[in-house]
Amino acid sequence: MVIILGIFVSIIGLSLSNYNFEENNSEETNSNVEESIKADVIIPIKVSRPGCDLENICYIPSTLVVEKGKSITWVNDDSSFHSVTSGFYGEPTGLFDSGYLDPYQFYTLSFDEFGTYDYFCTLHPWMKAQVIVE
Ligand SMILES: [Cu+2]
Repeated sequence: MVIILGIFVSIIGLSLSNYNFEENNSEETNSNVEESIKADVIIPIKVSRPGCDLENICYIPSTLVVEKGKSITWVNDDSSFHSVTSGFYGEPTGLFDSGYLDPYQFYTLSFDEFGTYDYFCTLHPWMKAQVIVE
């Protein structure tokens, strides 16, 4: 009886250590993913309602200056859909359009020509910002 109990305990011990091992692994994978993605512009939380435009924080930063040829990554940190679309609301220029970005989704674009690129969100007219390529 004692022997059977001993085997039983070691089986539980084994499955516990297996479980911990898997959990550690998945945490490691998550942190690797976070490290590999560098956000240049963040779409912060709660910008799906008006108000962020008053402080110009619908995209952060609302003006980003980059060198020619550099790529920029936007991250949707909000729980709503948003887009990164060139031009102004109702007047898209057709240069770029991320489409609807899901929560925590990324959009990366490289700018190979000098200029000021205004962009907006097709879902929320008050959301606008710009990229300046020098
Ligand atoms: Cu939006």
